[in-house]
Amino acid sequence: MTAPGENLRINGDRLWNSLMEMARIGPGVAGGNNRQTLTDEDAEARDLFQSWCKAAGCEMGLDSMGNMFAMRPGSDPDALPVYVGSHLDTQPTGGKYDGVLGVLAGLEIVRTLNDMDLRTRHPIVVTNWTNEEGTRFAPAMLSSGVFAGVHSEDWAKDQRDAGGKRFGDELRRIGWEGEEPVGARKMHAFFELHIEQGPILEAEGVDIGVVTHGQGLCWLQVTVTGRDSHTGSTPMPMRRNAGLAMARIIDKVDEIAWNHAPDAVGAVGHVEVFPNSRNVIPGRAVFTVDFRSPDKGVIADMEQHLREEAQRIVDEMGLSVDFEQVGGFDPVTFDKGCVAAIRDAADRLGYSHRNIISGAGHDACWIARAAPTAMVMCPCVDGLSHNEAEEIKPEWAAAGADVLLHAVIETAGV
Ligand code: HGY
Ligand code: MN
Ligand code: MN
Ligand code: MN
Repeated sequence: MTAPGENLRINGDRLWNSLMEMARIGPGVAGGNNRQTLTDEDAEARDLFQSWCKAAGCEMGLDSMGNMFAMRPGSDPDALPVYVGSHLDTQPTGGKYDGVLGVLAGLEIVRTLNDMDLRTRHPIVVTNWTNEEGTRFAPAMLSSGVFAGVHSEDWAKDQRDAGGKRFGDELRRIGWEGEEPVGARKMHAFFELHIEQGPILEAEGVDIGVVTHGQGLCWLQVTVTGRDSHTGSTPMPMRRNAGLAMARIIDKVDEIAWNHAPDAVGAVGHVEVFPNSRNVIPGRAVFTVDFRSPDKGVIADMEQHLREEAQRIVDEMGLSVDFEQVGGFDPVTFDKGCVAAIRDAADRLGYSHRNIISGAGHDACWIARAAPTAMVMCPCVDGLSHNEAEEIKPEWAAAGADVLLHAVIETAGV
Protein backbone atom coordinates (compact mmCIF):
# COMPACT_ATOMS: atom_id res chain seq x y z
CA MET A 1 0.00 0.00 0.00
CA THR A 2 1.52 3.32 -0.99
CA ALA A 3 2.17 5.63 1.92
CA PRO A 4 0.83 9.18 1.53
CA GLY A 5 3.41 11.89 0.86
CA GLU A 6 4.90 13.58 3.91
CA ASN A 7 3.54 16.90 2.64
CA LEU A 8 -0.01 15.74 3.25
CA ARG A 9 -1.11 17.49 6.44
CA ILE A 10 -4.41 18.34 8.09
CA ASN A 11 -5.60 21.93 8.43
CA GLY A 12 -4.51 22.76 11.96
CA ASP A 13 -6.41 26.06 12.17
CA ARG A 14 -9.66 24.39 11.09
CA LEU A 15 -9.19 21.63 13.68
CA TRP A 16 -8.43 24.16 16.40
CA ASN A 17 -11.43 26.33 15.50
CA SER A 18 -13.69 23.26 15.63
CA LEU A 19 -12.32 22.35 19.06
CA MET A 20 -12.97 25.87 20.34
CA GLU A 21 -16.49 25.95 18.87
CA MET A 22 -17.34 22.56 20.41
CA ALA A 23 -15.91 23.77 23.75
CA ARG A 24 -18.61 26.45 23.88
CA ILE A 25 -21.22 23.71 24.44
CA GLY A 26 -21.59 22.74 28.10
CA PRO A 27 -19.08 25.22 29.53
CA GLY A 28 -17.68 24.52 32.98
CA VAL A 29 -17.26 27.14 35.70
CA ALA A 30 -13.48 27.44 35.28
CA GLY A 31 -12.80 27.45 31.56
CA GLY A 32 -13.30 23.75 30.85
CA ASN A 33 -16.40 21.73 30.11
CA ASN A 34 -19.27 20.07 31.94
CA ARG A 35 -20.90 18.15 29.09
CA GLN A 36 -21.90 14.92 30.80
CA THR A 37 -23.35 12.07 28.83
CA LEU A 38 -27.03 12.14 27.81
CA THR A 39 -27.54 15.68 29.08
CA ASP A 40 -29.03 18.42 26.91
CA GLU A 41 -25.47 19.68 26.43
CA ASP A 42 -24.43 16.26 25.10
CA ALA A 43 -27.36 16.38 22.69
CA GLU A 44 -26.31 19.84 21.51
CA ALA A 45 -22.75 18.63 20.91
CA ARG A 46 -24.08 15.66 18.95
CA ASP A 47 -26.19 17.99 16.79
CA LEU A 48 -23.18 20.18 16.04
CA PHE A 49 -20.92 17.20 15.27
CA GLN A 50 -23.60 15.69 13.00
CA SER A 51 -24.08 18.99 11.13
CA TRP A 52 -20.33 19.20 10.50
CA CYS A 53 -20.20 15.58 9.29
CA LYS A 54 -23.12 16.11 6.92
CA ALA A 55 -21.51 19.28 5.60
CA ALA A 56 -18.42 17.15 4.89
CA GLY A 57 -20.55 14.76 2.83
CA CYS A 58 -20.72 11.91 5.36
CA GLU A 59 -23.58 9.43 5.62
CA MET A 60 -24.71 9.29 9.26
CA GLY A 61 -25.40 6.13 11.28
CA LEU A 62 -26.63 5.76 14.87
CA ASP A 63 -26.86 2.56 16.90
CA SER A 64 -29.11 1.60 19.80
CA MET A 65 -26.57 2.81 22.38
CA GLY A 66 -26.34 6.23 20.74
CA ASN A 67 -22.94 5.56 19.19
CA MET A 68 -22.62 7.93 16.20
CA PHE A 69 -21.00 6.93 12.89
CA ALA A 70 -20.19 9.34 10.04
CA MET A 71 -19.11 7.46 6.93
CA ARG A 72 -17.04 8.82 4.04
CA PRO A 73 -17.48 6.25 1.22
CA GLY A 74 -14.39 4.53 -0.19
CA SER A 75 -13.68 3.41 -3.76
CA ASP A 76 -14.39 -0.21 -2.76
CA PRO A 77 -17.85 -0.42 -1.17
CA ASP A 78 -17.19 -4.02 -0.13
CA ALA A 79 -14.09 -3.11 1.88
CA LEU A 80 -14.65 -2.92 5.65
CA PRO A 81 -14.34 0.66 6.91
CA VAL A 82 -11.49 2.09 8.91
CA TYR A 83 -13.02 3.68 12.01
CA VAL A 84 -11.53 6.68 13.77
CA GLY A 85 -12.93 8.48 16.79
CA SER A 86 -13.32 8.86 20.54
CA HIS A 87 -15.95 10.54 22.78
CA LEU A 88 -17.69 13.94 23.12
CA ASP A 89 -18.91 13.50 26.69
CA THR A 90 -16.85 15.09 29.47
CA GLN A 91 -16.27 14.87 33.18
CA PRO A 92 -18.29 17.35 35.32
CA THR A 93 -15.07 19.37 35.65
CA GLY A 94 -13.57 18.21 32.39
CA GLY A 95 -11.29 19.75 29.83
CA LYS A 96 -11.87 20.84 26.24
CA TYR A 97 -9.75 18.11 24.64
CA ASP A 98 -10.26 14.77 26.49
CA GLY A 99 -12.11 12.68 23.88
CA VAL A 100 -13.18 15.65 21.79
CA LEU A 101 -9.79 15.90 20.10
CA GLY A 102 -10.13 12.31 18.87
CA VAL A 103 -13.60 12.84 17.43
CA LEU A 104 -12.82 16.16 15.74
CA ALA A 105 -9.45 14.94 14.44
CA GLY A 106 -11.40 12.13 12.76
CA LEU A 107 -13.66 14.73 11.16
CA GLU A 108 -10.58 16.75 10.15
CA ILE A 109 -9.27 13.68 8.29
CA VAL A 110 -12.50 13.60 6.27
CA ARG A 111 -12.30 17.34 5.60
CA THR A 112 -8.65 17.03 4.50
CA LEU A 113 -9.38 14.12 2.16
CA ASN A 114 -12.22 16.20 0.69
CA ASP A 115 -9.82 19.13 0.16
CA MET A 116 -7.32 16.83 -1.58
CA ASP A 117 -10.10 15.03 -3.49
CA LEU A 118 -8.47 11.81 -2.28
CA ARG A 119 -10.61 8.66 -2.25
CA THR A 120 -9.41 5.87 0.06
CA ARG A 121 -10.17 2.29 -0.89
CA HIS A 122 -11.74 1.39 2.45
CA PRO A 123 -14.51 3.71 3.64
CA ILE A 124 -13.66 5.87 6.65
CA VAL A 125 -16.08 6.18 9.58
CA VAL A 126 -15.74 8.88 12.24
CA THR A 127 -17.17 7.76 15.58
CA ASN A 128 -18.50 9.32 18.78
CA TRP A 129 -18.89 6.65 21.50
CA THR A 130 -21.60 7.28 24.09
CA ASN A 131 -20.63 7.64 27.78
CA GLU A 132 -16.90 7.04 27.68
CA GLU A 133 -16.36 8.86 30.97
CA GLY A 134 -18.58 6.71 33.17
CA THR A 135 -18.99 9.58 35.59
CA ARG A 136 -22.77 10.05 35.39
CA PHE A 137 -23.48 6.40 34.55
CA ALA A 138 -20.87 3.82 35.59
CA PRO A 139 -18.90 2.11 34.21
CA ALA A 140 -16.57 4.06 31.94
CA MET A 141 -16.46 3.23 28.22
CA LEU A 142 -19.98 1.85 28.57
CA SER A 143 -21.17 2.00 24.97
CA SER A 144 -17.94 0.94 23.30
CA GLY A 145 -18.07 -1.93 25.78
CA VAL A 146 -21.55 -2.91 24.61
CA PHE A 147 -20.38 -2.55 20.99
CA ALA A 148 -17.47 -4.92 21.70
CA GLY A 149 -19.78 -7.44 23.38
CA VAL A 150 -18.41 -6.90 26.91
CA HIS A 151 -21.67 -5.61 28.44
CA SER A 152 -25.24 -6.52 27.49
CA GLU A 153 -27.32 -3.66 26.10
CA ASP A 154 -30.12 -4.31 28.59
CA TRP A 155 -27.74 -4.16 31.56
CA ALA A 156 -26.14 -0.99 30.20
CA LYS A 157 -29.49 0.71 29.68
CA ASP A 158 -30.52 -0.13 33.25
CA GLN A 159 -27.59 1.78 34.78
CA ARG A 160 -28.78 4.71 36.87
CA ASP A 161 -27.24 8.07 37.75
CA ALA A 162 -27.07 9.57 41.25
CA GLY A 163 -30.57 10.98 40.77
CA GLY A 164 -31.96 7.56 39.81
CA LYS A 165 -32.40 8.40 36.13
CA ARG A 166 -32.01 5.35 33.87
CA PHE A 167 -29.46 5.40 31.00
CA GLY A 168 -31.94 4.01 28.45
CA ASP A 169 -34.60 6.58 29.39
CA GLU A 170 -32.14 9.46 29.16
CA LEU A 171 -30.82 8.28 25.78
CA ARG A 172 -34.39 8.24 24.46
CA ARG A 173 -35.21 11.59 26.12
CA ILE A 174 -32.41 13.40 24.26
CA GLY A 175 -33.51 11.71 21.01
CA TRP A 176 -30.27 9.85 20.26
CA GLU A 177 -31.28 6.21 20.51
CA GLY A 178 -30.71 4.71 17.04
CA GLU A 179 -32.43 1.82 15.28
CA GLU A 180 -29.16 0.13 14.26
CA PRO A 181 -28.36 -2.86 16.54
CA VAL A 182 -25.24 -2.03 18.56
CA GLY A 183 -22.24 -4.13 17.59
CA ALA A 184 -23.55 -5.09 14.15
CA ARG A 185 -20.85 -3.08 12.39
CA LYS A 186 -17.63 -4.78 11.30
CA MET A 187 -14.37 -2.81 11.21
CA HIS A 188 -11.17 -3.13 9.20
CA ALA A 189 -9.38 -1.21 11.97
CA PHE A 190 -9.98 1.45 14.63
CA PHE A 191 -7.70 4.38 15.49
CA GLU A 192 -8.07 6.85 18.38
CA LEU A 193 -6.16 10.07 18.97
CA HIS A 194 -6.20 11.16 22.61
CA ILE A 195 -4.34 13.59 24.84
CA GLU A 196 -1.93 11.71 27.11
CA GLN A 197 -3.60 12.91 30.31
CA GLY A 198 -0.21 12.39 31.97
CA PRO A 199 3.16 14.24 32.10
CA ILE A 200 5.53 12.02 30.09
CA LEU A 201 5.40 13.41 26.52
CA GLU A 202 5.57 17.06 27.58
CA ALA A 203 8.36 16.39 30.11
CA GLU A 204 10.44 14.57 27.49
CA GLY A 205 9.62 17.06 24.72
CA VAL A 206 8.21 14.29 22.54
CA ASP A 207 5.56 15.10 19.93
CA ILE A 208 3.76 11.73 19.65
CA GLY A 209 2.96 8.83 21.97
CA VAL A 210 2.78 5.51 20.10
CA VAL A 211 0.44 3.64 22.43
CA THR A 212 1.47 -0.02 22.63
CA HIS A 213 -0.72 -0.97 25.59
CA GLY A 214 -3.51 0.32 27.84
CA GLN A 215 -3.30 -0.42 31.55
CA GLY A 216 -6.08 -2.40 33.20
CA LEU A 217 -8.58 -0.96 35.66
CA CYS A 218 -10.70 -2.17 38.56
CA TRP A 219 -13.47 -0.05 40.14
CA LEU A 220 -14.60 -1.41 43.51
CA GLN A 221 -17.61 0.13 45.21
CA VAL A 222 -17.11 -0.23 48.97
CA THR A 223 -20.01 0.09 51.46
CA VAL A 224 -19.15 0.42 55.16
CA THR A 225 -22.03 0.06 57.64
CA GLY A 226 -21.97 1.31 61.24
CA ARG A 227 -24.72 3.18 63.08
CA ASP A 228 -26.09 6.69 62.83
CA SER A 229 -25.92 8.47 66.18
CA HIS A 230 -25.66 11.90 67.76
CA THR A 231 -22.27 13.61 67.35
CA GLY A 232 -22.69 15.32 70.72
CA SER A 233 -24.18 12.85 73.12
CA THR A 234 -22.70 9.54 71.92
CA PRO A 235 -19.63 8.61 74.04
CA MET A 236 -16.55 7.95 71.88
CA PRO A 237 -16.30 4.24 72.81
CA MET A 238 -19.90 3.68 71.69
CA ARG A 239 -19.53 5.16 68.24
CA ARG A 240 -19.74 3.07 65.05
CA ASN A 241 -18.48 5.69 62.67
CA ALA A 242 -18.64 4.56 59.04
CA GLY A 243 -17.08 7.83 57.88
CA LEU A 244 -14.01 7.22 60.05
CA ALA A 245 -13.66 3.64 58.79
CA MET A 246 -13.91 4.96 55.21
CA ALA A 247 -11.12 7.44 55.86
CA ARG A 248 -8.87 4.67 57.24
CA ILE A 249 -9.64 2.41 54.26
CA ILE A 250 -8.95 5.23 51.78
CA ASP A 251 -5.57 5.72 53.43
CA LYS A 252 -4.90 2.01 52.83
CA VAL A 253 -5.80 2.42 49.11
CA ASP A 254 -2.97 4.93 48.78
CA GLU A 255 -0.52 2.77 50.78
CA ILE A 256 -1.32 -0.34 48.72
CA ALA A 257 -0.76 1.52 45.44
CA TRP A 258 2.61 2.84 46.66
CA ASN A 259 3.56 -0.66 47.79
CA HIS A 260 2.96 -1.89 44.21
CA ALA A 261 4.82 1.01 42.54
CA PRO A 262 6.00 1.90 39.96
CA ASP A 263 3.42 0.21 37.73
CA ALA A 264 0.36 0.67 39.88
CA VAL A 265 -1.93 3.52 40.84
CA GLY A 266 -4.88 3.79 43.21
CA ALA A 267 -7.26 6.49 44.39
CA VAL A 268 -10.78 7.16 45.62
CA GLY A 269 -12.56 9.93 43.73
CA HIS A 270 -16.17 9.28 44.70
CA VAL A 271 -17.36 9.26 48.33
CA GLU A 272 -20.77 9.51 50.01
CA VAL A 273 -21.64 9.42 53.70
CA PHE A 274 -25.16 8.92 55.00
CA PRO A 275 -27.12 10.70 56.27
CA ASN A 276 -24.50 13.41 55.52
CA SER A 277 -25.72 15.65 58.34
CA ARG A 278 -23.35 17.82 60.37
CA ASN A 279 -24.45 16.45 63.74
CA VAL A 280 -24.95 12.79 62.88
CA ILE A 281 -22.17 10.22 63.06
CA PRO A 282 -22.47 8.56 59.62
CA GLY A 283 -23.85 5.06 59.84
CA ARG A 284 -23.05 4.32 56.23
CA ALA A 285 -20.30 5.27 53.80
CA VAL A 286 -20.13 4.37 50.10
CA PHE A 287 -17.03 5.04 47.99
CA THR A 288 -15.37 3.82 44.78
CA VAL A 289 -11.77 2.57 44.66
CA ASP A 290 -9.95 2.99 41.32
CA PHE A 291 -6.97 0.58 41.00
CA ARG A 292 -4.94 0.43 37.76
CA SER A 293 -1.85 -1.35 36.45
CA PRO A 294 -0.49 -2.72 33.15
CA ASP A 295 -0.21 -6.03 35.03
CA LYS A 296 -3.48 -7.89 35.68
CA GLY A 297 -1.89 -9.80 38.58
CA VAL A 298 -0.92 -6.56 40.32
CA ILE A 299 -4.53 -5.31 40.12
CA ALA A 300 -5.79 -8.56 41.64
CA ASP A 301 -3.13 -8.37 44.36
CA MET A 302 -4.06 -4.79 45.24
CA GLU A 303 -7.73 -5.75 45.45
CA GLN A 304 -6.95 -8.71 47.72
CA HIS A 305 -4.80 -6.55 50.03
CA LEU A 306 -7.53 -3.93 50.24
CA ARG A 307 -10.23 -6.49 51.11
CA GLU A 308 -8.03 -7.86 53.92
CA GLU A 309 -7.14 -4.42 55.28
CA ALA A 310 -10.72 -3.17 55.12
CA GLN A 311 -12.00 -6.25 56.94
CA ARG A 312 -9.39 -5.76 59.69
CA ILE A 313 -10.36 -2.09 60.08
CA VAL A 314 -14.12 -2.71 60.32
CA ASP A 315 -13.65 -5.70 62.65
CA GLU A 316 -11.67 -3.49 65.06
CA MET A 317 -14.40 -0.84 64.95
CA GLY A 318 -17.44 -3.14 65.16
CA LEU A 319 -18.66 -2.24 61.65
CA SER A 320 -19.20 -4.27 58.46
CA VAL A 321 -17.96 -3.85 54.89
CA ASP A 322 -19.18 -4.99 51.47
CA PHE A 323 -17.41 -4.84 48.10
CA GLU A 324 -18.98 -4.72 44.64
CA GLN A 325 -16.97 -4.48 41.40
CA VAL A 326 -18.65 -1.73 39.33
CA GLY A 327 -16.16 -1.45 36.48
CA GLY A 328 -13.03 -2.95 35.10
CA PHE A 329 -11.09 -4.18 32.15
CA ASP A 330 -7.90 -6.17 31.61
CA PRO A 331 -4.72 -4.54 30.33
CA VAL A 332 -4.84 -4.37 26.52
CA THR A 333 -2.11 -4.88 23.91
CA PHE A 334 -2.83 -2.89 20.76
CA ASP A 335 -2.55 -4.35 17.27
CA LYS A 336 1.07 -4.47 16.10
CA GLY A 337 0.18 -3.59 12.50
CA CYS A 338 -1.83 -0.54 13.53
CA VAL A 339 0.83 0.50 16.03
CA ALA A 340 3.45 0.23 13.26
CA ALA A 341 1.29 2.40 10.96
CA ILE A 342 1.30 5.09 13.66
CA ARG A 343 5.06 4.81 14.24
CA ASP A 344 5.79 4.90 10.46
CA ALA A 345 3.53 7.94 10.10
CA ALA A 346 5.35 9.82 12.87
CA ASP A 347 8.70 8.96 11.26
CA ARG A 348 7.53 9.99 7.78
CA LEU A 349 6.23 13.30 9.10
CA GLY A 350 9.35 14.00 11.11
CA TYR A 351 7.64 14.00 14.51
CA SER A 352 9.54 12.71 17.53
CA HIS A 353 7.81 9.76 19.15
CA ARG A 354 8.12 7.17 21.88
CA ASN A 355 6.21 4.09 22.92
CA ILE A 356 3.84 4.69 25.78
CA ILE A 357 1.33 2.76 27.88
CA SER A 358 -1.98 4.53 28.33
CA GLY A 359 -2.64 5.31 32.00
CA ALA A 360 -6.25 6.22 31.27
CA GLY A 361 -8.92 3.96 29.86
CA HIS A 362 -10.25 4.69 26.38
CA ASP A 363 -12.89 3.35 24.02
CA ALA A 364 -10.00 1.85 22.05
CA CYS A 365 -9.36 -0.47 25.03
CA TRP A 366 -12.68 -2.18 24.36
CA ILE A 367 -12.75 -1.85 20.57
CA ALA A 368 -9.40 -3.70 20.49
CA ARG A 369 -11.53 -6.77 21.21
CA ALA A 370 -13.59 -6.22 18.05
CA ALA A 371 -10.98 -5.09 15.51
CA PRO A 372 -7.27 -4.30 15.03
CA THR A 373 -6.89 -1.13 17.09
CA ALA A 374 -4.24 1.40 18.10
CA MET A 375 -3.94 4.87 19.62
CA VAL A 376 -1.98 8.04 19.01
CA MET A 377 -1.26 10.39 21.92
CA CYS A 378 -0.25 14.02 22.04
CA PRO A 379 1.10 15.87 25.08
CA CYS A 380 -1.03 17.98 27.41
CA VAL A 381 0.15 20.88 29.56
CA ASP A 382 1.52 19.72 32.95
CA GLY A 383 0.01 16.31 32.15
CA LEU A 384 -3.23 17.64 33.60
CA SER A 385 -6.62 16.20 32.65
CA HIS A 386 -10.01 15.57 34.28
CA ASN A 387 -9.54 19.17 35.37
CA GLU A 388 -11.03 22.28 33.76
CA ALA A 389 -7.51 23.68 33.37
CA GLU A 390 -6.66 20.89 30.87
CA GLU A 391 -4.72 22.52 28.04
CA ILE A 392 -2.83 21.56 24.88
CA LYS A 393 -0.99 23.57 22.22
CA PRO A 394 -2.49 23.86 18.72
CA GLU A 395 0.69 22.39 17.24
CA TRP A 396 0.32 19.32 19.48
CA ALA A 397 -3.24 18.78 18.22
CA ALA A 398 -2.09 19.23 14.62
CA ALA A 399 0.83 16.81 14.97
CA GLY A 400 -1.41 14.16 16.51
CA ALA A 401 -4.01 14.63 13.77
CA ASP A 402 -1.34 14.52 11.04
CA VAL A 403 -0.09 11.17 12.35
CA LEU A 404 -3.68 9.91 12.64
CA LEU A 405 -4.35 11.02 9.04
CA HIS A 406 -1.35 9.14 7.69
CA ALA A 407 -1.98 6.00 9.73
CA VAL A 408 -5.62 5.95 8.60
CA ILE A 409 -4.75 6.53 4.93
CA GLU A 410 -2.02 3.88 5.02
CA THR A 411 -4.52 1.41 6.52
CA ALA A 412 -7.45 2.43 4.29
CA GLY A 413 -5.36 2.49 1.11
CA VAL A 414 -5.70 5.05 -1.69
O1 HGY B 1 -11.35 6.48 33.63
C1 HGY B 1 -10.74 6.66 32.57
O2 HGY B 1 -9.59 6.29 32.43
C2 HGY B 1 -11.39 7.36 31.41
O3 HGY B 1 -11.03 8.71 31.43
N1 HGY B 1 -12.81 7.22 31.38
MN1 MN C 1 -11.09 10.37 27.21
MN1 MN D 1 -11.68 11.16 30.53
MN1 MN E 1 -10.94 7.61 28.51
